[in-house]
Amino acid sequence: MIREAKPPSLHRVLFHRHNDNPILSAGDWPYPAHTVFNAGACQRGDETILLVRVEDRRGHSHLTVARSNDGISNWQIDSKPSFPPDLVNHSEEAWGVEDPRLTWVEDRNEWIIAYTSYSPSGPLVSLARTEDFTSFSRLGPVMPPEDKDAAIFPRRFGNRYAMIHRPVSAGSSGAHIWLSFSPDLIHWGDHQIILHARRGAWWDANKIGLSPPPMETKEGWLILYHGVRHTAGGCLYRLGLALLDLEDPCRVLRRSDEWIFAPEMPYERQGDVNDVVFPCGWILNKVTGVIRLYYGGADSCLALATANVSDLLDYLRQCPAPGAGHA
Ligand code: BMA
Repeated sequence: MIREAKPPSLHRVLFHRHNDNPILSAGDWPYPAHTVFNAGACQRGDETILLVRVEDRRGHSHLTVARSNDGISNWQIDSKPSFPPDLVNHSEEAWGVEDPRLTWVEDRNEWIIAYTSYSPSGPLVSLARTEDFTSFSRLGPVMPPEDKDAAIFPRRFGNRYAMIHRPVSAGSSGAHIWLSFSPDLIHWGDHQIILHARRGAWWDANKIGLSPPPMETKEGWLILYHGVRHTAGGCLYRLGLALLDLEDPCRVLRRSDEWIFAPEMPYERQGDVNDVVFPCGWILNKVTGVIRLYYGGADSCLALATANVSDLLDYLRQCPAPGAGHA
């Protein structure tokens, strides 16, 4: 039986759910859709843009643009898939495209979309670009399977772009978060693990992945990541925080020991996949310091929560620098 939302507890609440959640569901869609969830997000002038993962009744996903002036309501949703899988030129998209993360890359003057192509050989990382969310062009697959949960940093380090991603290999002891570099967004190397999945009883044991793209703050790159806890009752997807050095993103400055957001509400606890909160996008208002986090609830709907960036940084300042004793 699914429990109702828990009463408030004594832990510090950093992200506050919007009262109108879920803000988007399949019933809002202008064409037949099974579920809508895991959207990338960005602000373009006065418009909030979501690039929403839409699953059809075959189980395949595509991406569709939804626009709103307040980022909460009155969504204008494209009348057909905005970014369907390209079955002619990109066989790696045969089983759909999923979980986009959007990054405005200043020196290219365009958004780079990192998304999961679901190929018959497994999920892999692909990149595409757009200037307006009306037309898109593909850069193509950049990591072989199995790999997902990728996002590009908004600026280069030295002369190289950087990308976070989460490869998994058969027989490996865990799925960790990696960082790779590229001169041109096509050829990637200098691969390294930056965050290890912990082990044993930890909430983020065995499998972790980046959630929305890294966010630049004065204290470092703010990272929100998901941890997947396997239980007898199924998987629990919860979120934790980390902070990376601004100039050297391989250096992890802080990492939360505890999760900071977890499935609690009925729309997060019950759906196609129970007990999942899965954000792919967040937007910082630089004037107010408020972050809007857009996340999938139980692989079925889209929800919104807000936090203050300074509260997240205060919290992280009290978190341990990663090292001995936390594996
Ligand atoms: C992950 C991704 C997400 C999904 C989550 C929970 O592996 O595939 O798209 O929301 O699992 O099912």
